[in-house]
Amino acid sequence: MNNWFKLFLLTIFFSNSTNAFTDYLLKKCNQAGFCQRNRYYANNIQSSHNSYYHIDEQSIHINSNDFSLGANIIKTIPRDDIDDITIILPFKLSFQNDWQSVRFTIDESIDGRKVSELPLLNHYRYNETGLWSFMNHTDSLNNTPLLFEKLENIQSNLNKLINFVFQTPDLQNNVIKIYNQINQLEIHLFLDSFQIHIFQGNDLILSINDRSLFNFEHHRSLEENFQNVLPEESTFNMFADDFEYSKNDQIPFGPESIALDFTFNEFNSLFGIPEHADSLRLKDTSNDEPYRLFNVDVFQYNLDSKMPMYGAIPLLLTANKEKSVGVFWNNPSDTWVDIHYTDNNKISQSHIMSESGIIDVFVFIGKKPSDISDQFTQLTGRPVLPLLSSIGYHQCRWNYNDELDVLNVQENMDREDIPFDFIWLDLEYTDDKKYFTWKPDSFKNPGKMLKKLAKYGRQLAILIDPHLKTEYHVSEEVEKENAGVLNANGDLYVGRCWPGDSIWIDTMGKIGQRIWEGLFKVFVTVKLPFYIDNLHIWNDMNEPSIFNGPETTAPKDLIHNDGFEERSIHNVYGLTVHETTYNSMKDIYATSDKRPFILTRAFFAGSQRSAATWTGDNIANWDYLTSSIPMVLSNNIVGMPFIGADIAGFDGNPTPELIVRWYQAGLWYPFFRAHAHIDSIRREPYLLDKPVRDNVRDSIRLRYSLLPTFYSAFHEASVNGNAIMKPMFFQYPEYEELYNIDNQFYLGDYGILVKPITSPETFTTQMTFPRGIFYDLLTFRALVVDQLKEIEIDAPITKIPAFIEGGHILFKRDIYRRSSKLMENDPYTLVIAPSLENGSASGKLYVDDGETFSYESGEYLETVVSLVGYSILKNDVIHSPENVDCLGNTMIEKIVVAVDKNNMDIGDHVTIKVGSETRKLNIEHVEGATTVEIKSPQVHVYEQWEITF
Ligand code: NBV
Repeated sequence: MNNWFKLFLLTIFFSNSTNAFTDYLLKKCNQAGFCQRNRYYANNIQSSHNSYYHIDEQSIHINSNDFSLGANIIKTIPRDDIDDITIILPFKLSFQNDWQSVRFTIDESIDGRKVSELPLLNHYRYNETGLWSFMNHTDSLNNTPLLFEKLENIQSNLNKLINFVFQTPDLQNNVIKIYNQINQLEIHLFLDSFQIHIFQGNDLILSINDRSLFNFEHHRSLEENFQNVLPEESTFNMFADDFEYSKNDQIPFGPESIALDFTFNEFNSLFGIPEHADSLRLKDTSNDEPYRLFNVDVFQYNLDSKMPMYGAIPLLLTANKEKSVGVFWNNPSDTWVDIHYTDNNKISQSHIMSESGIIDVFVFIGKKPSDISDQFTQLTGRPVLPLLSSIGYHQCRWNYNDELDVLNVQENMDREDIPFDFIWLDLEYTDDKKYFTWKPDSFKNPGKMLKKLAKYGRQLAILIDPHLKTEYHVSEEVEKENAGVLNANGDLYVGRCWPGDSIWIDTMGKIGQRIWEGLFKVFVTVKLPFYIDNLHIWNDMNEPSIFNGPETTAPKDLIHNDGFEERSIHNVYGLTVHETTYNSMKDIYATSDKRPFILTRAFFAGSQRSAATWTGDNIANWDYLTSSIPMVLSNNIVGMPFIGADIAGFDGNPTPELIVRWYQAGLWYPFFRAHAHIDSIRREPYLLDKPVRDNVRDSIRLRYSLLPTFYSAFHEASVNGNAIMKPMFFQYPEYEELYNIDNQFYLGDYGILVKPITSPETFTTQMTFPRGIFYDLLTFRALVVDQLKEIEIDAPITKIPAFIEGGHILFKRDIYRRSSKLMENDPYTLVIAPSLENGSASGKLYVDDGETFSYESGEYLETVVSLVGYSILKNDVIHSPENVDCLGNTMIEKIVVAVDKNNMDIGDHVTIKVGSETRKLNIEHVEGATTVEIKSPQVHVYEQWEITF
């Protein structure tokens, strides 16, 4: 065992006492060759004012097939002694097929990269990221027209084409101007210095390479290096890595990093690029480390930190009162991002540096922040519409020890009337950590256990990781089929992980995918005695986590499918694992058409299409609870909303007060799961002493009562990428004050405003409200807010500061059942929160069978209920299924209207009109109450009806 492997294990097993990540396992920027070099270059080039890149005028061409513009960028290395060295970097600029976003790519001509001593490696820079990150995989190839997905569309888009003009290059002024009149975009491409300016109307929105930080480390050999280095460059670690834990990296291609700067004009904040345990608004990194995107296992990660974490979504996002901009850096290699705010915070700048691959950038422009999530998920895919039960409560622990343990948890939860939908089996259910096996004595009859869970509509999720113990039938098959990741010599790579010596499935390639799918097929369909469809999969450790690997992960010179180095694909590997897992399970469940549920720890842009994620190994203390909120928000705005944090902290033992507050916060996470470390004391809700147990039960039940609203929010996300847990500035971009707030949030578009309590012994809180009227979620007491301000809110231990903003209507199911499935036959309660101005409100409901893909063929209900001026409440059905039976109970049992002095004059009865039938119903008024109720209106959510007050 080498020393640092020992150290890794020590970190994992004995870190309770230190409670922090062992920092020195990870590189700092000045220890990472390309990061140090690019920061160094950035400093020097800004003072030297030199420019080594220009566009070759002769090479400019417009491609009429896809209306893209192509040209060669020339990098010139001035030499005194010999001719200047010139490098050709093909550049291409195009529009997305919705005409909204601009894409450009910069590659290196392949001729420059052919090295005969590297027969195992692919000589292209990795340009297939889009195969994984894009929804439409065929868009990924660099030369594929992006303008039109399908040729048939061209005809219908001809009109748009006419509006689209590539002007004759204005070569005198060294600029090419491109107009896109569809959304008033104007792009100026400067030839002599290679800069891109993007205008909307007359406003310069984004300048690219404005600070001349564009750097493209072209290929050269060690011997030729001296003549290929610019005066402003450093040669630090170009051909060797002197970082303690990665000294073996051969860096076969030498330096190949890419970097570019982006200046956002009139934008004072930048967001996005998760995953980091930091504030939602990115911090200025001028005197600090840059944010790093590099998927790694960071047990007990540091807080307020720019250190890399388990997942990476390289989308930067910003907004102001009128506009929003997104920059998607479609590159999965190790990436660092510097952020700089300047000019009294009016301008935000970023400098993005990646270790290898090509520059592939999408610029999205919109009016409001959510336009960026929408455009980004149009490209990378919409978040999966999950199983309804997967948005219920998940009970997890490392570990539930055997079948009896699992069934006991179920029994005890039921005894205590605490609903749950998923129970989880961590690592230890396997036979000696061999995935695709069950521990023989403890799990003798998993099929029977699954059946017993299914009886109450419950699901089981089990852990299957991509590292496979050597010398058992699974790893042997992977080895035999050449489906494993290789080391730099081209042999099967063997590293250390939970099972000891392990190999890694290479799901980057077709063979690996086929083998992985086959393994699931045998495990689920052959090994279990009958058809089940309540088994789901958790892919952990898929960064990948490797105990004896550098920086807790894979050596960068490992080789994947098609000869691409780990270096170039690192951040997307985890996605290939969970996406293949998803495809396997989808195929297996084809018979019942059930939606699979996959949880992944590593993620990349596009992961939202097939998996949920969580914030990894946090600690049971208040700081991690606090930090979970900006972390969850950050993923929510970059198209991956299905995320949560381990409740009430993975590692350690939470105090009862922390448990209560964590459940009160966690019930709002889109992914609502309790989880605990193997060494922690058992803390399933039924084990808690009263009144803690009651408080926790109340929180879980509140989530269940709001499931119809949550599910509608998930549906919304699956259509437009909308955030489910939504930052304040997303809702109200017009208020500058809100851009810094990341401890309170909205639930999607549903008007629930929440500020969880995240510190001990705290029984009041300052909450920021925009102008309007806010009704307490439980008591309905109205709070009128005349202008944006902070208001002190009471928060005794039993209370979550949560309000419904006037103008919204919520759908609830109020009766306690053991699981979401068993709530299907319960009627709805409508909660109406009239607005301050004119007593109007509206709310959307989405319902389907919650289980299958039949919604794809129209089997769903979408409806909008609206209140107009305190007088008419009506249901407008947008879409209804052929057979409403799939919707469960559709009856509205109760309509609750929050009242304040403005609408106190609601009368004693209402008239209900359904079709030609008209009925009268009483309104119940209770003296001094904050609501009035209409009981049993006898109308369905799928009917067109109108109620007149
Ligand atoms: O499989 C064990 C754990 C799991 O419980 C946790 O949620 C993962 O993040 N896993 C990591 C492995 C090691 C944890 C120290």
